[in-house]
Amino acid sequence: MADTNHLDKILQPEDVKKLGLEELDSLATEIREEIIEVVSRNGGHLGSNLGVVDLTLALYKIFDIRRDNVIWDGSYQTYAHKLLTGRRERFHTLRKFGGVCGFGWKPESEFDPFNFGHVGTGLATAYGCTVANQKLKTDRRTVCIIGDGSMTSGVAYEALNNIGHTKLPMTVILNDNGFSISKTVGALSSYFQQLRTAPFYDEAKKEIHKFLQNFPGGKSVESMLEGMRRGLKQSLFPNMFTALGFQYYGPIDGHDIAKLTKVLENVRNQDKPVLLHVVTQKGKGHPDADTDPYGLHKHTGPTLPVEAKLEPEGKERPIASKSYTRAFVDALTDLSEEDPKIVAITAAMPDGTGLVEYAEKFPDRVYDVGISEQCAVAFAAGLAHSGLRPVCAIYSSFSQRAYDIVFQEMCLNNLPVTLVLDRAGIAGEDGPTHHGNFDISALRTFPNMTLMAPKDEKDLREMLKLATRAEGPVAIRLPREKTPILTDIPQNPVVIGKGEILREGKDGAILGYGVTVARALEAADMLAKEGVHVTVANARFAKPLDASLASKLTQSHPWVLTVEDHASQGGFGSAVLEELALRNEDTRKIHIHAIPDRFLQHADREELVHYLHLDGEGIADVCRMILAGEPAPVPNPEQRKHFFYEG
Ligand SMILES: Cc1ncc(C[n+]2csc(CCOP(=O)(O)OP(=O)(O)O)c2C)c(N)n1
Repeated sequence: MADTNHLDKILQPEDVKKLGLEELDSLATEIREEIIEVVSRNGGHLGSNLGVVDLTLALYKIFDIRRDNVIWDGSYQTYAHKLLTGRRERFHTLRKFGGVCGFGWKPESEFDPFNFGHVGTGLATAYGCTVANQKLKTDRRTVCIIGDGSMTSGVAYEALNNIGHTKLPMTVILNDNGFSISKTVGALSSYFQQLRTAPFYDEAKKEIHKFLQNFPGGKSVESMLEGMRRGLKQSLFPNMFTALGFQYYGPIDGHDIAKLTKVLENVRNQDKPVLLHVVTQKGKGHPDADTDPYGLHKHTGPTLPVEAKLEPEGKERPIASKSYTRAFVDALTDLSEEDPKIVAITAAMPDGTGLVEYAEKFPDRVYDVGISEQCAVAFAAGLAHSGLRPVCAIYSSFSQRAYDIVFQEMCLNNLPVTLVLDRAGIAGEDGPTHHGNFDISALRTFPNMTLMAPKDEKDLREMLKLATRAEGPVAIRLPREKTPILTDIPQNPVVIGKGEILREGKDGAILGYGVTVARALEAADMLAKEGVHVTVANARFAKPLDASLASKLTQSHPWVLTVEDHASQGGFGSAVLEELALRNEDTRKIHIHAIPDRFLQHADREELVHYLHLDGEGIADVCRMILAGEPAPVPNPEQRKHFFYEG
């Protein structure tokens, strides 16, 4: 433990300025201890946050955090910032329902300028702030901190291109730890490695001094060089950044607060774009930092047995088995044994999408393209065009970045690319930027697209097989959940565009899509105990929708409840309504049960599912309200503010 308590005295960010360099070093230790303590309980981005503590302190020592635009592209690494900006008392609630958000979050603090969670866009946004500051003639400075992994995003280069061209004053800090979540990939990463491993400036200076001493006139050359560097750690050699119009300084030790503050002080008043190449260690201060930076990226918190989470006491729940992600990788592995043309693609998420395991078996059949979702999908289209069967595993919310590529390369060209959308639906503690609530509405607008969602592992296996043999584009959505083991239901094979009826009742019908089907079955069990018998159907496809099944349910039941783990606007229920309206069916019988048209806050997935009445109990409640002719249940106003971001 640190034997000081500087952190207690930081009541506002300006208090950092009052501390001397030694005190800042102690404060850094205290902040690290606090982060490790809270993250080990609540989970979170551990390694990245530990890596930027010293940089954060140096920044806040030099910049006016209240006035200047200090923009963290990777806002998941702002825990130190949160501790310094009035959120220390609540920091223990990190990532908990109603607690401190794990990302930059505007409603939480005046010091969080943006709601960011998808990386790579910070530079362009900061550029916008710089241009506005110039137009509005303010003296605000703009700094944007971006990681080397995030620098693999195309949008970051679009921004550099513009910033370098306009020559406006702005500081870009490249926070280079050599890691994205896993090791940063690609040619750029090797390039950063070369820049990074150049000796730190002070050592270089000593070498040059030694060298020039032996030459006549060496002294004046040395002082000329010194003048050129204007007392800063400017690179002696041109590089990619200088070619783009930036003044490049680096590499700089990102844990040396004294050096960092000195450089930042000089840079703050520069009148041109500056790129500061800061080298940090992921997980700095943690005992595993040297051995396992990859494992430190994200800590999951104390591990609860998943069964305990899925089967709360007293409730009958399907027995949990493996996660959908695991089931996907198992199925992909089996299919790949049979079909050598299958290859897998990830955009810097090999672990989250399960492709790490796949790569162990098929190292030559996995492509990690970095944090470049657009590239991932366009690349997949090229592979498909040239005869391979690409499966692009991507988080639902990150796939939004590839929207236009899905439209053009995949759908307009009708290429057999399979998108496997992991974390589709409520993502949990990562919150609003990571919930995958919009993929059905986004993707079902495109001709040629087939959209599927499995109710269990069996569906998933069959769907993936159909997808990898399909003639055109397919997207399969997977929830962040365990696959249920469903007993006593028919085992109908998956057929494109066909749903299935799993149990029959006359009092109403529930038409589920994907993960909600098991929950609808639970609701039906609960209602049956009360003498209410409902039909449960598994839609399997949002596109092409099984309109005959939807018609049949509507004609033979007093009401039909569609249930989906997706936003209500334009989702699965909307698709059912549209189809039935086109068939002149009685659409008044349709009730859509989905995530309301709001941004959803962060909390444990099960907690959110419960509060949104999307668990078995909640679905049964909605059915009871329909039967009683009452409006569907809504969260109370106090809960509402914790559930929804109202802007
Ligand atoms: C568009 C997008 N794709 C993927 C992610 C998932 N993601 C979060 S952090 C991260 C790695 C970022 O690496 P880097 O910028 O080097 O920062 P570090 O955490 O290493 O400091 C990734 C891939 C994301 N947040 N946004």
